[in-house]
Formats: sequence, C-alpha cells, structure tokens
Amino acid sequence: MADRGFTPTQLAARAAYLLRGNDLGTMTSAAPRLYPHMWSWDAAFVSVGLAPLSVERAVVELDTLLSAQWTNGMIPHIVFANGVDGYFPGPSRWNCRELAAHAPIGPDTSGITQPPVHAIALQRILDHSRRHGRTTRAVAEEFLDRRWPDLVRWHRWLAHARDPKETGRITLYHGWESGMDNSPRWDRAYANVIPGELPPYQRADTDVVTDPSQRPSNGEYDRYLWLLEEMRTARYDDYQLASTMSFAVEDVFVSAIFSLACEVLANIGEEHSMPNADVRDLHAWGEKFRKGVVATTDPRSGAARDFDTRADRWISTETLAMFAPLLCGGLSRDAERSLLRIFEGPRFCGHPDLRYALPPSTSPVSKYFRPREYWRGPVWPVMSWLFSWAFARRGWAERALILKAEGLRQASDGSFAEYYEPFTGAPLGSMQQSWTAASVLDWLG
Ligand code: 9WN
Repeated sequence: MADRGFTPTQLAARAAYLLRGNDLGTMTSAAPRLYPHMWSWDAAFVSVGLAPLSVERAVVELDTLLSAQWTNGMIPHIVFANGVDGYFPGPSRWNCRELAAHAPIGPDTSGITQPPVHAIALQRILDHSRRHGRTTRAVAEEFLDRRWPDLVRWHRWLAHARDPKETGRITLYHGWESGMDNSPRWDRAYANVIPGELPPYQRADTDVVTDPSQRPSNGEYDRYLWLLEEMRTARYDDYQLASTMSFAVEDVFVSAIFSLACEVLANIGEEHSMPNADVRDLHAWGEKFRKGVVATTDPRSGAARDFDTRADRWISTETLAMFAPLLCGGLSRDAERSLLRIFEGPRFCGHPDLRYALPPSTSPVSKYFRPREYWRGPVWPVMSWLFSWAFARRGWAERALILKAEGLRQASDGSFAEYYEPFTGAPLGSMQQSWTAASVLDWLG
C-alpha cells in the first residue's frame, strides 16, 4: 500500500515502537515533546492503536483516563503526568484542585473537556479481545463491568450539563474542547472574547514547533488564556459556565460524535447485558443528538453548521464540521448523497492539487484556508481514521478502504506527524504523534 518510504510491515513496527517510546507507564503522552501528558481524545485513539498490540495495555490507558474523571462525570481534556513539565498551561495555571468542587483527588487535570470518542475505543478493545484466549477476554470484560457506570456517567454529563437548552447539541466553552482549537469555525465567536488583564504567561508550544505559522497566533493564545481566567472565576462550575463564559458554541461535530458514541455504547451494553435503563438512555441520547445535528443542516447539500449561542448566529464553514451528519447519520438519502459528493469532490478529498485524497481540515477553496496553519487547512491523519472508521460502520466499505489506503500512503514517510500539508504531503507540527501511530496500527491491523 505504501507508495514510497516504509513498507506496511516496517510502518507497523515503527508505529508500535513509537507508542512504546511515548509510554510513560500507565499513560501514553500525546506526543513526546509538544504534548508530554495524556489528552482525553488522544488517549481513546491511542487505545485503538494499542488494542492490536496488547489488549491489556489498551485497557490500562482508558483506566488511567477514567481515574481522572471528575465527580460530576466530566472526563477532563488533559490528565497531567506526575512531575512532567514543558506544557503550558500546566496544572498551576488551571488550578482545578483548589478551585473546582468536582475535580478528582488524585491526578492533576485541566478544567475543560474534549470530544467523546471513548466508546469507539472500548468497542475496538472488545473486538480485539475476542481474538484472544479466555484471560485476555476476561481483562476486557472486567474493565467493561467496572467502568460501565463511569462511561454512562460521562455520557449523562454531556447530555445534561452540556446541553443546557436541550437542543440536542453539545455546548463548548473553549475552542480547545472541540479538539480543533483554531479552526475558522470559531473565528467570529473568538472575536467576541475580549481579553482583560491576563496574568503573565509564556507559551511552550512554539519552543517545540519553531515555525510559528504552524501554530495558533499569540492573539489566539491570549483569548484561550482569557477563557481560562473566566473559568477560574466560575470555579469550573457547570451552572456558572453556562451563563458567564464569553465563548459558548454548539459544536455540531462533537454532537455527531456524541450521538454515534451513545449508539456504540448502547450496543455494547445490550451485548453484555448492562442495565436496561442505561441502554435506553444511551439510545435516547443517540437519537436526540442525531436530530440535533440534522436540524443544523442545509436541506439540499446536507452540510452541517455550528451555532454561536452568544451572538445567536449560525456558523457555516467549509471545514470538517460540515460533514458531521456523515458520522452519525440521519440525513435524507438525497442530502446524504449530496454531502458525500462534496466530501469526495473538488472542494475536499477530490481537489486536484491534493497529494493524497484525504479530507483537509479546511477546504482548499475556502478563503480561510491556510495549508500549513494548524486546524486551518492541513490534513490530520486521525481525522482521516475517524471518517474511515465511521464510513465502515455506516456500511460504506469502499469509501472506508479508500481513506485507509490514502492514509497509509501519507503515513509511509514514517514521521507520524501530527498533521500534513495537503498539497506537498510535508509533515507538520509535532513528529511522533501518538494518535497518528495509533491510526496506522489500526489500519494495518
Ligand atoms: C490543546 C493533543 C492535543 C489534541 C488537540 C490539538 C492540540 C492542544 C494544544 O493537541 O491541542 O488541547 O496545545 O494545541 O488541537 O486536538 O488533542 O494532541
């Protein structure tokens, strides 16, 4: 499958080696230098990649993450590795231990959340465990029994605390919660975030990625840090955040992920005879959030939109977010076909100048497109993986295979970059990014 560079066997070996290198014991750093801690959605994708290597180790990864779950149900976006420095904002800037009533007693965490992809990881772990003997299967099943209530609590928190207006869409109070930090999706919402007096700070990311054009700007960082100040003032209280944050958007992509994750978890629950009431709730949330996603779409093109609740304005962008309904379903046949045509056509994967037929984070024809700048254009391998996994689940085997083949061609340079320049295929951002290796391992597994 590789068109140059490493063969699939070599690539799999290197990906496994990378994950071992990034393994801090009971957590895998998202990347060795830029992100030396555990990130929530990274950890889920990482366990997808660990599962074919060791079901036991994949379980440990999710266990570590869930041990940092807040008492209100939130899974925090960062679990800080003990005694590891080198990332800003670190534990003292968040100060959750002091300020947040729901923060865990054990590990230090950030005070925000990230997309709920964890049920996907659990499913992959259970799938792999079935290929093994009784002992490994028992490890996966014991984990499921033990952590089921926590996973349901996580979903319940999202369904309630993060849908205060009951729209069937998840509200975010920080762009970092979307995982697509500086996507053009958030530009207008961020324009309304006016930083006041900020405690002094020094970025650490630009020491690692020394080309500043690949990272968010200083102006963007001021806003990120200002939102953090607002959260500290609200003491990270769900109720307070809903009324006081100057950034509050309904994220259609996270909502679609949530809908599908609810269905995945409900199916696991059914298969493993988990409490009926939980399974019922999960299906109901799956349905409610699918409807919430579809309600944002253009009836003809099927393209989805985010919503800025502070400005009371829809956010239409030519970014990955417009494809949210392809993840969770629910569109009419015509709208779905039309959205697939956009995904595969010249505005995205079929753009004639692309090096690989993979979805760029922002369409190359959008006026906001920047080919090297973080979530404003580059291709993110883990997003290609997510779409290929979701397409396979929706029964679109051929489409899933194309994404996988192209994703592997892109990865065959062996850098396992965080993101890639869409036209040249140049690796950008952090090298040896864990979730890139994990995507490759799942594809090759
Ligand atoms: C802030 C770890 C994380 C990913 C996010 C990605 C980036 C952090 C940063 O790195 O965000 O959370 O410092 O830029 O945007 O999706 O989870 O890989």
